[in-house]
Amino acid sequence: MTNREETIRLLMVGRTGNGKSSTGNTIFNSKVFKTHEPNRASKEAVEFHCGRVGGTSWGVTVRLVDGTCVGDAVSDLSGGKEALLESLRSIWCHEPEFHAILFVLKYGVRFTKQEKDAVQCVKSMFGEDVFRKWGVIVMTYGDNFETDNDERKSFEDWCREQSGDFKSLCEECDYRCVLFNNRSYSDDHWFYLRSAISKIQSPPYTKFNFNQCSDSRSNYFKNIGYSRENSPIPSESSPLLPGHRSASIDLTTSHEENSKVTHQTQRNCIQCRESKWFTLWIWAFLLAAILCLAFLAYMFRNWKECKHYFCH
Ligand SMILES: Nc1nc2c(ncn2[C@@H]2O[C@H](COP(=O)(O)OP(=O)(O)OP(=O)(O)O)[C@@H](O)[C@H]2O)c(=O)[nH]1
Ligand SMILES: [Mg+2]
Repeated sequence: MTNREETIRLLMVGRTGNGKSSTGNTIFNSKVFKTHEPNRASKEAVEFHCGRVGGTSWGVTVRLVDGTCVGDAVSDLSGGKEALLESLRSIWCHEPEFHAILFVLKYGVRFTKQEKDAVQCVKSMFGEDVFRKWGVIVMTYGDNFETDNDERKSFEDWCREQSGDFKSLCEECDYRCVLFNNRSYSDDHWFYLRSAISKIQSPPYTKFNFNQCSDSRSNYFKNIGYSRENSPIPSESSPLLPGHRSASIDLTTSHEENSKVTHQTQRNCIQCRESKWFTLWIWAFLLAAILCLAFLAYMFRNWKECKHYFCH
């Protein structure tokens, strides 16, 4: 699937504290995302990092979005439903598509109702087939797995021996499961992750796929007790973000509710735009400087020729 020039775009989701940011740091082999004490929720919005991974021979550029809130119980989020919707918008501010969606779980924690709810949340937000087509399970706390694993069985074998809801999830992902020990940075993690991603046959997950499941998002909020009346669902086509096409996502089907975009998302989108404009300006400046130099060189040569002509 990949060659030397390729860029891999990844989105991480999962319950807070499961180790998303730590996984990002392991992938990039450096501390690029802020991590938190276990059981302490992060206050960061969606974060993004881009870098080259895997050395020169088989390296690729990885663009990784660390999504918060997607997977957490909406009732646990300080901003409630708005916080979740804001995260979804921020995700699309960073990237136009994703080759894989990494669902981050924690080894050693039983697959309880909360984990099942997280799976349901991700499916409702991104579509029923999101795991089947783009899902990769990343299981953190691999250090604990190594301690428990007296029989030295492989992580895939361990996954295949599991039962119940976790087994169903693994089957949905076609056993694209990777173990991460975020206490030890090593290229092996990326090697296994990349091989899991290369098993994905579907074209990248795009905003088109996302827009297609706006009904499932609305239904999710209705089912968990958020009616449209008591909490209007804002949409990306709000006039507060004029012409910002990369964020033109459809969070619901209704246009009457397109009125509210929180400041955080606005700020994130503006930052994305500002950095793009900054790069554009730098290029424009360099081009202008080169043209000026060429013009001066041309003038200088002509002037020398004129001087030569008049002197004789
Ligand atoms: N022992 C061990 N600890 C880990 C591992 N991965 C993450 N942790 C710890 O788990 C805690 C939470 O990790 P984070 O990466 O901040 O979790 P997160 O999913 O980004 O959390 P939010 O940003 O709140 O959503 C931190 O204290 C990490 O050090 C791992 O593989 N092994
Ligand atoms: Mg985090």
